[in-house]
Amino acid sequence: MKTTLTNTESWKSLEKHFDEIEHVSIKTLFENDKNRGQQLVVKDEGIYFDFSKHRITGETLKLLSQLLENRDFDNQRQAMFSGEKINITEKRAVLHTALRAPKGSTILVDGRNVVPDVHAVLDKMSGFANKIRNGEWKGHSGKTIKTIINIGIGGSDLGPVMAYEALKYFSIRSLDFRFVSNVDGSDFAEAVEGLRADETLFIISSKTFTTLETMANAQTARQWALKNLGDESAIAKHFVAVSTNEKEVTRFGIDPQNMFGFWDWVGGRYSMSAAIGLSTMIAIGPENYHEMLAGLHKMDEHFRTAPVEKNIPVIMALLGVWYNNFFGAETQAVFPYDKYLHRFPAYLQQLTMESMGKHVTIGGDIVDYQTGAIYWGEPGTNGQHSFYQLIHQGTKLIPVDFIGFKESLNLLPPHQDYLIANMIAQGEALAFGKTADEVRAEGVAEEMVSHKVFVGNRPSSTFFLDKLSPENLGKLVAMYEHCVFVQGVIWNINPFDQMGVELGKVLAQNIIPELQNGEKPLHHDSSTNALIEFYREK
Ligand code: G6Q
Repeated sequence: MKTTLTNTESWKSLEKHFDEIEHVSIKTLFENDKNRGQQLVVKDEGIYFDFSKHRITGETLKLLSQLLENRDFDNQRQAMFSGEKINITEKRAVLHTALRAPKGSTILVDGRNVVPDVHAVLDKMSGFANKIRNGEWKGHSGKTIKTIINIGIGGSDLGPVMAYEALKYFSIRSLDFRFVSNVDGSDFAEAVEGLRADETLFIISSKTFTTLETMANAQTARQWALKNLGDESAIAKHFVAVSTNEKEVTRFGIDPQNMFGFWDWVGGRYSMSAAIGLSTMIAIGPENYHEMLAGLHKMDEHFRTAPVEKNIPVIMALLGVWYNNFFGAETQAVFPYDKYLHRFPAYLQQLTMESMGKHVTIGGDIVDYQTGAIYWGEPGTNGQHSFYQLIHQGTKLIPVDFIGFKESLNLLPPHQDYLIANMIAQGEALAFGKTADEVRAEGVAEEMVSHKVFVGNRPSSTFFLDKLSPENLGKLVAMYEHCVFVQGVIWNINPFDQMGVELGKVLAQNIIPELQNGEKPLHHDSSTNALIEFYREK
């Protein structure tokens, strides 16, 4: 039996429309409408979003919008913003938007206004961040802190790493920031290489404070600190926690005074604007951090209020569905033309793929359509000299998001002109390509012509902003967060749980004692048994 998405009238209309448009080229679309490049653009919130180089017409957008509206989009969006428990598998509200709601607003969860709680934590974070930044916070032996190490994984790592790297230009250079996530001991060992414990502060970031990797790294950090500082009482000066689990934080030995809380209505991968952003705030300072929050909030408001045809995250999501479900595209590339955004694609991988990697609907039925795309990317222009070849002349359709800024934070003419010329040129080449006649006109020998033809017709969006400020980073993050939400509505899946990461965790817990104690007999499949035995032979 078909699920209710693919047997809707909207879906069937899209299938029919796809048959009409599948072979229409972007070039033809531009020839038919001389103003296309100005018309299929949204300019809002300081973002110039050009979606003209897509294999769509006005009719495509109309049909995709109808599909969305028929999924009860308005009510579902309202339900998220107002704190309804839309994460039904975990029975939780989804309120990362409350984390950047201005002081004085009201958002109720179980009858309680959570906005004052959010601001109380932000104020506590600011006080602490300032003390670290101005040297007022002293370590156990009275020295000022020089290095901050965030220990966390997944949502408690990728956001902080990405934001620190993205906003490094604004960061305090007298402090060194490091991040430990992997349970591989080399990660910790390299992070503390050359450091003095009496000048190091660990932020243990874990929503649950039970995650194996983070707890193992936190315990190792504790031993390292104690070995070098020699005294249990030193822990209070060198360890703080970001968590929702005060009991476990206390049990670990961190003073709850030095704990920064958040709430179960913040999903891990949506938590970089919760206290999980403590390392970011220390790095860039409370003022810049609040600017980032303001950018997130501006995009929240844009998403909440802009009409569908002018709504950036909505259009992004609709385009994603169009390529994913009708053209059969498997991946979505994201290429920031800014070195500082080099961890942005990795951050987006978790945001999109952990959210959209679902094969059952909210009601538990197996879907009969494709859900989440594979997100990937690297900063330009390095990618151009590597994998772009496959996008230009390979056999796969890969929609691309280009992200660029008019101004560089580092004024070194002519670098920015070169960088942005490359970004714009890539979108042009992908869309319009180069025909055999154009290649011949360049005097290319006939046997080489087919090698030099660019078929074109490869879609891309371009996001242009003035510069990579904290506020603009906030807007970009919220833009992708809401794109994920919209796709979740269309596919009728829950973008806010992550059951898929659980099984491996449980199985690892079974295997740990088998590796350590040499238990026999093993009861796994023959491959797993053999791998365990091979490891034990060392
Ligand atoms: C994110 C996931 C996951 C989570 C990590 C860390 O949405 O839930 O990536 O963030 O497993 O969890 P803790 O913060 O609880 O350690």
